Amino acid sequence: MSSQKAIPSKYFYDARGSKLFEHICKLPEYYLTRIEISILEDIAPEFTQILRHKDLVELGSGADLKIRTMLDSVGRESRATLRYIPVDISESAISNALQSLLELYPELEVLGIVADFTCQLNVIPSHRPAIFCFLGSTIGNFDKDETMLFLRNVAEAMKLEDRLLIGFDMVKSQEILEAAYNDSEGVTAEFNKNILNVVNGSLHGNLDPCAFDHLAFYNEKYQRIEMHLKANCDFSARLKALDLEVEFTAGDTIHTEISRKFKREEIEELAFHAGLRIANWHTDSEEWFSLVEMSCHSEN
Ligand code: SAH
Ligand code: AVI
Repeated sequence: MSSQKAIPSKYFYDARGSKLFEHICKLPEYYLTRIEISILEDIAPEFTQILRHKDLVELGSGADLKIRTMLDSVGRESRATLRYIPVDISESAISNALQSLLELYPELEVLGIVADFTCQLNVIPSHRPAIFCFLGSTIGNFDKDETMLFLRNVAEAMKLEDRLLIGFDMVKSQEILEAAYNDSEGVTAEFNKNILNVVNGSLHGNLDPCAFDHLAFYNEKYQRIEMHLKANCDFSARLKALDLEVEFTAGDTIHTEISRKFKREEIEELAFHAGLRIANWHTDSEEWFSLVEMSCHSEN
């Protein structure tokens, strides 16, 4: 049995974690958001007609920055026929996005849903044709089995005419990847440590963020960034709600996140095994990030 301590990455996103992630998206080293938005800007005009009378369902929506690129290009008249459905585990992310979108686009119907996209896709209304979006390479935060399960669940929830748009961060040099997760302002370190505040809050714990250092590195064998929190001294912490005492020796780590990076052939294989067909492939000039449009195989 593995003795590696771990916290699932979905616990990053309380109100503070969601804000810290928004800050990460603006950092110069974190190229993912910048590139994905530029690809979205390029392809948004193609969606102007496609989105009419549809549901635009965004899984793990976070802040409204990216979807605004699509909504801006759609135009007021088409926006009035569209319903935007952001789905996120973070209540604060949903309520902030709702507030800002309703101010910006009073003609738009918005239905915010606080739900876990790994097990609650059934709560998303399904009577209108839909475009599903899963942006930001959040898919990289799943391991291989979780990725396949997620894609199959989404494929099952899709109707024949529906489309799925997924953002994938691609394999690139170790230096660029590691810089993106070790920014010079220390925002990613704060984001990583904040997961302890979330655990303390929900499990009545006393894990001290100051007793840990941020650690993020590229694991080439598994093609993924790994984020850990590394204990900087010996201590024990208590999680009262679980009646659990956890011992740490300096150097022990808590694994908090994987962020997998992809190659084109792997994405093609994933789509095939999930019963999805790749309809369109969009990328930037350096092929650092890909936005892949998928549809269901007709026999699904
Ligand atoms: N799509 C946005 C945000 C990415 S951050 C972007 O590209 O910038 C990942 C988002 O997924 C966060 O808003 C987080 O709250 C949400 N999230 C993480 N795990 C989740 C889960 N299991 N179910 C629903 N939302 C989840
Ligand atoms: C949300 N997710 C795709 C981000 C990522 O790059 O894996 C979360 C993140 N972790 C550290 N920085 C950003």
